[in-house]
Amino acid sequence: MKTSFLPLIVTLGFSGSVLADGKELVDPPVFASSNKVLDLLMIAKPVTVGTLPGVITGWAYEICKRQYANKDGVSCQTSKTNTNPYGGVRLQLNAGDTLKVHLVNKLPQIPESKHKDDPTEGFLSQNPTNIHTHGMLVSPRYPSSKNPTYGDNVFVLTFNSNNGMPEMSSTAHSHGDMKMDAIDYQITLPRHHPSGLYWFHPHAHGISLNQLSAGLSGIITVGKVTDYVPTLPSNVNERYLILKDGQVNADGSLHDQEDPDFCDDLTPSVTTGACNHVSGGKWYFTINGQLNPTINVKSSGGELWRITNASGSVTYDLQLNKKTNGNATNMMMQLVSVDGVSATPTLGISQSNLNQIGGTKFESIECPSVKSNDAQAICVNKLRMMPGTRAEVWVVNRDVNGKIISGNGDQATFQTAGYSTGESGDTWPAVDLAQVTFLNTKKGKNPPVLNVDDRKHDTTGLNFNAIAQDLAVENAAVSPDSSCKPLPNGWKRRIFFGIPTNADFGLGFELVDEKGQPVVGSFQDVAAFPDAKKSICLPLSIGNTPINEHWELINLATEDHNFHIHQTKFRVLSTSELQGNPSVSGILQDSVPLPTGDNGCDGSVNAWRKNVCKTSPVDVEIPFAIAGDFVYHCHILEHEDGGMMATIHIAGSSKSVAFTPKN
Ligand SMILES: [Cu+2]
Repeated sequence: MKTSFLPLIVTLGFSGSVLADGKELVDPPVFASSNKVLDLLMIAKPVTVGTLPGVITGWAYEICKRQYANKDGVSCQTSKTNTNPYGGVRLQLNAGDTLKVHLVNKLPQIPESKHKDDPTEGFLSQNPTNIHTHGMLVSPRYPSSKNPTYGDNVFVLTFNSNNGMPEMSSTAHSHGDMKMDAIDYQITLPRHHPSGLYWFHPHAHGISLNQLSAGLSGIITVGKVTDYVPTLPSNVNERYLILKDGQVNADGSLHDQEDPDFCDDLTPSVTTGACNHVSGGKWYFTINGQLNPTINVKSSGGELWRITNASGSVTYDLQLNKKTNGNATNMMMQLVSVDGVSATPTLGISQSNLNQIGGTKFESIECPSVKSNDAQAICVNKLRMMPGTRAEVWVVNRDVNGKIISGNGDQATFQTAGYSTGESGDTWPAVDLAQVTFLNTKKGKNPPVLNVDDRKHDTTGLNFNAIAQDLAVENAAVSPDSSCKPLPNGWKRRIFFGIPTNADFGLGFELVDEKGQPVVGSFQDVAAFPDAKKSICLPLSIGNTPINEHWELINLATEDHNFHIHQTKFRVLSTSELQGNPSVSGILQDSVPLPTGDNGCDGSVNAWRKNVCKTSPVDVEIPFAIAGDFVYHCHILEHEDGGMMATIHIAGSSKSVAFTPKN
């Protein structure tokens, strides 16, 4: 959303050394589970961003395995912690593992928190935090008498006691539980959890943007890439890229409300990963915390890039721009997965259907060659990544036709082309992110496209029944609730993304019957979070088995939004399927762009009802297999913090329970 420039800053000290930029990109350090457990101490704290010029203090996680914690329990042995915390880490887990985290809050106060004056939000200045495992199919459970830890629960917050005690009568309670100094999490992955790429970040509503922009995030991988690319040649190297950006004021402090108009100097484009603010400030776009690194593709089969957009509000339009004889072209890349799980649409699907079920995250182009018995591969030369999304692409030296050619020092620039989110939205700049050199590619030795086996991961193969059964104990702990009703056959929920009268961002609701008519009495106008009356409540099916719902997502604003829901994955329904034709599947997502409405839209449901506001609805089918309390929201964090979030409660089923928990 366009706003006037507000100098809201994180006031922090400065210290530490400076590393030069332009170095070879380094993968984030890995913390891997062993014996089915990964037990971590994670301390959210101010850190020096040693990879950027100048002396900049961000916030990041100091992380070590719990066995390497110092005696105080709230710091790591120096030799066992991550050395570039701003760059992020990778947590490597397998299906069935348990992620244990002792999260410690050592963050400073933020007296000028943007939302501190919002109703019930005064406590945000104390900078409470928590963590969310984005995209993962895990329980959001609360502690029980047997287990005092939390699951992937975004309603608990931990406060740093050095920032003063929050009033215990405080309205912070309206968000959930309040803890002093630390939270213990135990997040168990179901045995049927899909392999893929996920991430973790704080989810403290009202200051999510502050905490992510300052650097608090990291990635999670489950299983191996060969779980869904079984024939991945051994000469294809895997590389991890965490995209972050940071706006640094002239005095070295971080600007904590990412401002798309921060830089004055954007022409012709930001060629070095940073641009300048007139006052002397800088806006850095980094990969793994590194500014404009070099990427040498040394392996003969190219590389599989596993990319996460960990920026707060930035949309990237990624491309690999190659200059040959003075002509610049965008190289073809094969898209292997979106949002963590593999992408293999039904064979023979039309290009327009494919782009629709991809949620307009990409516009596919023809792949160089696909064998008829393969599932359809997806090739792209641009990739639109809104905040919070992940994508995996096979990058190998190719000519303008997509044919693999031998590496001879060919060079390309990994860049975002810049992206505008609409009339009242933001214009994110074009930036060069990294310089790529191809070496040693073996032409003729590599298949033209990788064979992605989606059977374990698509909507028919990803077994939500098995996931519900794996989580039977957690699901059984959530009581039935006779006031939570499943949707009658043919009904759908309609969610409005709009502008409330008293806030910048909000959500509205109604039920729509099988004839397409709004259900009388079901309408709730657009309102900002928190508002308990706005929660959606539904039960799991009999025996705590999964239940599918159809949601129609309508963007009433003149800027894009980015729908995200926790604890599940959904598929986008194509126009063809909505007209009654057979379904096409193969792409599961946890977030989807909601394109802007036209100029007649003013954010109100009223304008839409009067038909002066024309919108582009996105229809999704969402399977719910996990009981508990969680949220859905816009993942442009300016919008989430501003109120575009709502709670959902999945109750236990009211009929007899088929699964008998063993303990
Ligand atoms: Cu939004």
